[in-house]
Parts: sequence; C-alpha cells; structure tokens
Amino acid sequence: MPEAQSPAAALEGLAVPKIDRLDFVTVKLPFVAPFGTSVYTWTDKEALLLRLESDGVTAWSECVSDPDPFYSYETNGTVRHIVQDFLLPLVEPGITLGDLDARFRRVRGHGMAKATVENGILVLIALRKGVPLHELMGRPARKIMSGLSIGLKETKEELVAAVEKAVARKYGRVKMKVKKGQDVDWVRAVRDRFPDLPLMVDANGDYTLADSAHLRRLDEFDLMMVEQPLSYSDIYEHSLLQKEMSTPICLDESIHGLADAAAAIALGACRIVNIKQGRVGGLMESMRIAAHCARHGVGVWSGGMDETGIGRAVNIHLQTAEGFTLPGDTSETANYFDEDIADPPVVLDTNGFIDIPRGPGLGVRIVPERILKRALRWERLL
Ligand code: OSB
Ligand code: MG
Repeated sequence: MPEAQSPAAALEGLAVPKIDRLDFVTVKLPFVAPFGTSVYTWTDKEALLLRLESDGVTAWSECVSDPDPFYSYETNGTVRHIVQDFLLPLVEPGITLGDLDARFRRVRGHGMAKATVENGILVLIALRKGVPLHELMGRPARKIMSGLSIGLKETKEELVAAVEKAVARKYGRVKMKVKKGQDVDWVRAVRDRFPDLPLMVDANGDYTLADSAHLRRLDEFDLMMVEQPLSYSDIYEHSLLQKEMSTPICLDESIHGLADAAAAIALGACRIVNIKQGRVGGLMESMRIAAHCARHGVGVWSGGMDETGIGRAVNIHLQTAEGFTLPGDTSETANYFDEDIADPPVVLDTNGFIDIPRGPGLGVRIVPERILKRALRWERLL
C-alpha cells in the first residue's frame, strides 16, 4: 500500500528561498499584569525574534522560549546558540522544507530553535508568493475558537472576577492555573459561580503520583481536562494517573514532537494534546501531530506562550489545520499588552471567535517603530 500523504505535504514540498539578510532582535514588552504559574511568574515578555530578508521582502518569526529555563529547557540563550551554530548552516536555498526538516533532525531536541527558523522561512515564502500562511498550508480560512488562560491569582475573588470578564467576552473556554495548595477550593469557587462554563485547569507539572487521591477530587467539577498534572518530562506516570481519573488528561510540556504524542496515545497517558507549534519544531510537525491525534480520536488544541502578535498570528493560522477540534490558548492581545509590536491586535468577535488576519504571510503588520522602541538587542547574523 502506498504510504498516506503527509498532513504537512503542502509545506514539505516548498523550496527554501535565498536569504539576503538575517537578524536576531530581542524585544521586551511589559505585560499588563503579571502572569503566574506553578513554575514562575512572568512580568514581561522577552521575545527573541528572527528577521529574514529576501529580495526586499521582510519576514518575522518569534521564538517561544523565555530568557529563563523554568518552563522549558530551551532559553533565548540556547536558541541563539543552536540557531547560529547548528541550524543556519543547514539552510540551503533550493532544498525543500521537507529536506530542511530532515536535516534539522540531526540536531536533537531544541524544537523552539527549529520552529523559529522553519516558521520564518514559511512566512517568507508566503510573503514572496503573496498568499496567507493558511493558504500555503493548503487550508481554507475559518473562524478560530478562542480560549483564555488565567494565571494564578492572590485571592479567589480576583480569580472569579477574571473568569467573569472572560465569560462576558464570550471566550470559548477558560483555563485556570492551579498548583499544590491552590486547586480544589479554587476550582469550586469558579464552578459554583459558572456551572456551565467550559473550564479546565493547568498544573504545569506541580504534582506527583503520590497526589493521585487529591487530584481525583477534581473529577467532581466536570472539567474539560487537567493539563500536565505530573512532571514536565513524564509520559508513563500520566498513563497511570489517567486510569485513576475520569477527567481527561491533556499533555503540554511532555510533547516535543510526533513520537511523544504517539507514545502518549499508545500508553493512554492523555486524551487531549496541547500542541505548541513553537515547541514541537514548527508548523509542519504540528500538522503531523494534529492529524495523528485526529486519527486516534484524541482532541487537539493550540497552546500559547504569551506570544507577541507574531507568534499569536502563527498560532491562529495553524488552527486551520486538520485536527484542531478544541478551543486553544488563543486570546485577545489586550490581555497581555497595551501596545503590541504587530498590528492589528487580536480581538474577539461578538460570538467569541477570532478572524484570521487577512493579507499575505501572517496578515499582520510588524510596526518598525514599535520594534525599535522595545528592542533590547539587535544582532546581525547574515
Ligand atoms: O502551560 O500553557 C502553559 C504561558 C507560558 C508558559 C506556559 C503556559 C502558558 C499559558 C498561557 O498557559 C498561554 C497563553 O495565553 O498564551
Ligand atoms: Mg500548559
């Protein structure tokens, strides 16, 4: 039997264009409010951007790493190193994106670095062709579901107020962060106030199997899922926990590529996968994972990393792909920044959906003055 066509075939066949100039630009944007998780509280977004120039066309790509290794082992520093010293030397005009992907596999891990380069090249190709990114992916435009991720709050009242705001905006679902000692009662406070709200929790790996009985208490709240309850590096123990819980488990940190997703599904470690395109190596691997999950009846959504308008737009285009059946962490720009570096900002329509930005490439304009205003460093690579 011939092998089924790759879900990312439309992108894999594209040729890498010649690149005239490359720069890393590090920007720092203050958050409108600190974003708290069980692993760290971020007060601003320090993002490493890649700027690509080809025949007068400029494309931008955003890396999802942080300056610190508290969520992921990759940092802006490791990405800079891996991109400059190992990935860029593999980029050759004329080879296909499929070939480039195969070359990149020699570098183990470092999916954030790989995604930065691959996505940048894809956006560059889309701009040169004058087509929107989703069209390059072979996917028709559609409205994208919204979802809000609410960070840890100081009080239950603050949390309920934040959820109230999200409900008023008609978000497709609400995710609340939890951690040890700030979980069951906090979920109950939200659930009592909003009995029908599509609600989920994200623990960012704060628990161990010794907490199984405690985590089972979440089963009474009709949650859509519990995201990454156990270690960031675990798959197997999640399969044991899933047998104990009726609430579906969603894996985030554990999924670095198709092989991880396939292993998790085979083990029964999760019923839902959070695909962060910026962590799994980019759009092509994301499409492969999503299609694999769809074939196995596993729900998929697009995760977020508090991205600026560049990464946010990539996540929106990605959700036109097969398999993205659940609302993701795609929310309005105003939740994060007073002024983003991209324009227009992401907003919800009156039904709580998001329109794909129109126009070639990402469909958003990267505003040079705002980049300059927010730039911490500018490094020319080529
Ligand atoms: O675990 O999904 C996560 C933000 C930073 C790091 C990890 C996570 C998150 C979020 C926010 O939950 C997602 C977003 O709104 O972009
Ligand atoms: Mg998460």
